[in-house]
Amino acid sequence: MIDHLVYATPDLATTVGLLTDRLGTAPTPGGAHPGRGTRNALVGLGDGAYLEIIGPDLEQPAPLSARPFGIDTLSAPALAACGSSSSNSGSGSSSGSGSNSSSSSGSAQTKAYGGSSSSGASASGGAATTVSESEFKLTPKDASVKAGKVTITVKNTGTITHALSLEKAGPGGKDVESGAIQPGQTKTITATLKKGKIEWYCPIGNHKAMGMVGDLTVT
Ligand SMILES: [Cu+2]
Repeated sequence: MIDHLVYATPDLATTVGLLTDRLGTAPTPGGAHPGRGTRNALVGLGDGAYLEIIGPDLEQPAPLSARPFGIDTLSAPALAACGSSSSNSGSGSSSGSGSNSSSSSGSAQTKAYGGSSSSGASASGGAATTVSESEFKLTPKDASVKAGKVTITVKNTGTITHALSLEKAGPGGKDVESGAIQPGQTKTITATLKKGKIEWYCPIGNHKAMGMVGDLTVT
């Protein structure tokens, strides 16, 4: 299933402005692609699908090789490619669509990146799990670990910055946060978790609303 359309443009700012006018909502700034000379912005299309607008990043030096999607030779924006990053679908679609719109916005979440992620604590003896983040989903969406000290390895396999937060799982009921994770990077967060169900999600932009949320069950 197609979950990703690429709209390549020779002028990202102009195209983003144009789409903002047409859609009545501004695309979410994505990030720069260092070394490739490009930058992107994203428009959610619902159900985890999205449009990626990609164009030259004028703040980078010109890349050594040509920019992807023929951006260097475009004279006008063009639909460049379709991506389908999920091979095994089916898990998220049944439950996700209906319930995502719930408005659990009242919780006081701290958004300070890099706050409580611990560094040197060795993972000896504790439970561990791994989750991958990409646009706009967690893989796996749900997981379970044993209560106690838990180490979570978070991989950003996407093309924009993500992060992972465990809702209210930290001291004083604060979120435990990974801090920003760049594309291709992996970060580890540790937390001492009690039995129960914890929501884990990407705290950046509207990524959570676009599908980057799931349940971590602590047993
Ligand atoms: Cu994200």
